Amino acid sequence: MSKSDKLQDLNSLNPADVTICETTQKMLAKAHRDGVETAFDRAANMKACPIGEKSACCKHCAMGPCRLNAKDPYSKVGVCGATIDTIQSRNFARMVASGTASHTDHGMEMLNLFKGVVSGHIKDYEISDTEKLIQVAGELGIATEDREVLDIARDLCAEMEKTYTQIEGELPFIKRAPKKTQEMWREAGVVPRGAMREIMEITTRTHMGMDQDHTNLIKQINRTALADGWGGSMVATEIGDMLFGTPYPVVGEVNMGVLKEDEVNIIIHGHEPNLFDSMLASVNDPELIAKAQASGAKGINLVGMCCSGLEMLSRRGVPHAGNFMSTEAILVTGAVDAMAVDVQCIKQGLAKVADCYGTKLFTTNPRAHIEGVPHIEFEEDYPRECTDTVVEMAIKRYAGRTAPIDIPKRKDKGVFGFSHEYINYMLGGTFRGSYTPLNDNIINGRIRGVAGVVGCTNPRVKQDYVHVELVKELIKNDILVVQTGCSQISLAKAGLLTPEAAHLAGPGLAEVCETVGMPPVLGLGACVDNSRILTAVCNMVAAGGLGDSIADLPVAGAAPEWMSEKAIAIGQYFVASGVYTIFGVTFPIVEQTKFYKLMFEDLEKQGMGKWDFAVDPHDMAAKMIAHIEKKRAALGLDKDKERVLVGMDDRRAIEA
Ligand code: NFS
Ligand code: SF4
Repeated sequence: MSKSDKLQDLNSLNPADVTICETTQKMLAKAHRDGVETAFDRAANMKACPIGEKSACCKHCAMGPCRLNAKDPYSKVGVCGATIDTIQSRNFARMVASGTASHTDHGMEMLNLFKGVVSGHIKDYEISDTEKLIQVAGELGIATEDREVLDIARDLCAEMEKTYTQIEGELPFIKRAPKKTQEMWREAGVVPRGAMREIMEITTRTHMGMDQDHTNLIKQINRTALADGWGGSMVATEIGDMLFGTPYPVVGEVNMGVLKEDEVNIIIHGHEPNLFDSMLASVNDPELIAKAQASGAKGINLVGMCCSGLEMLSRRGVPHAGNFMSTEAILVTGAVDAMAVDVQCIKQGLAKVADCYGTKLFTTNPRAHIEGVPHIEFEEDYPRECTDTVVEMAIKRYAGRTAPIDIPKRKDKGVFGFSHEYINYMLGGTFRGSYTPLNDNIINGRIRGVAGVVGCTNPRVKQDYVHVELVKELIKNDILVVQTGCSQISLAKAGLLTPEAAHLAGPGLAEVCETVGMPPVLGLGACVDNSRILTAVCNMVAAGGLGDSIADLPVAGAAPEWMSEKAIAIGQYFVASGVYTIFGVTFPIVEQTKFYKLMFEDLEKQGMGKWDFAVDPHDMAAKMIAHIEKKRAALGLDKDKERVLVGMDDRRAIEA
């Protein structure tokens, strides 16, 4: 294609059609003028394969690949005889395996770091929340009284390591779930042993000629997914809190306007908080600041993107420049002097865009190199070697900036860092920290229920639009929304993570928000922090009055713009834990099959949650609300629609 053809091709895509993010729109328009392509353009030019989209093909052996008919799914089988249900369930299982492996690997890295800190050979990090450490140790049955913190921590390391390496037995954090939920899992035979074992087993069971009954494979799908939510992800969150601090609400800035024209701009994009934490130390090093100033810059400006950015935003108030679908667009500003990436959700396309605008792009993790991109390995024993070098390279790039700088001015504010611990405190106060006030407000109907709206952005749908419309609709209907991952940046840019957004909520939720001074949408952190939602729902069950398993609660989950296999693993562990979970964009299952019926109907009959699917945010909201109302009715909460406070007698009755 000639350059002018290419420009014409790029210009045929209207930025306003593919994203509602104003700054991303501006940068896409500039990219088109500059002849630079992004994932938005590639998505427009790459039609999704209709058979693959529905997961109706298999390439698990060389007798295939086999393509079945997504429109008439039982008309054909694979060469080996595999039916549509076998093929779809195996494909789904492999997505769960990969997603679980990602969170598990991340959690294991965090455990290694924690072990290094506890043993004393890693010196650049320290335990910063001993209270949390003691509380988690106690929860896992480790003696804590009259013991040194490091002593407790050593036992805790050994206990948490079981999450990954245990061959037989139950994952340590399974204990955290409500009794009835645990019993349901045991009955279904899905309590995970160790995550490594589950991932190994799911991989072998999906090999050609292995598990060819979707009703049996689903057990391993659930077991593996649960090893993510109650294992890899939960450990990552808990260790993150112990090392870097449990989040409490902090006002933060988001959007591309956080870049500064007269400073050295560095972006950290990825998932592991250790790289980010060390980079924070580097950019605050007086020597490096002096170097930056000597090169003419006013200072060094560090900002985050995607999930580790969310962890640092929640814990330290570090500004956040945007979510997954803005990572290429932001380089078009020309203002990014360096971008360092670690693991997960790093588009290979970044390399080319960075090259066009002279941004220094670096990979840092041995698991995730990109061809042609310089690699500076990050080592926890000497973390500053990597991060200082990145800063030096960024300063060099600043001094030699040639690309014109065009930073969209927009910055939005939000409140971030609602850990489940803080929600406890916020609602109950220091003396009476508990989830009882939340439950009371759900019981009296001021709040109808709680929805988790989480996950990615995806160029197959208009960026941020589905997230924002869905959340607006939910809060308007008095449903409190909790968020993690890229979704929370979509809502922050729309201004919904502020207490002032309470006026967009229905009268009941607005009243609660105004009384407590909280936003109607609570940001809980990165995708691994979906485990905070699991812990929060456990606390809701424990506070009483809303049934005795997670499946009884009037709650629902959604990933309206999902794209990654991690999102599928997360969705599956919510379903297996008892939560109704709805996804947007597309769903990798052919309807009218037995596997579809199993996932979308039958799991619920076993006491779990179920999957659902809708593309339109209003349809999605209607389905979530209907589910929440169904759960309210089952709890007998639909009879009393009057908004009366639960009195002391009622509370005693609930507690009894
Ligand atoms: Ni979650 Fe974080 Fe974002 Fe999706 Fe990717 S960054 S782990 S997978 S795209 S929410
Ligand atoms: Fe085809 Fe069966 Fe081989 Fe899959 S495992 S590629 S369905 S022959």
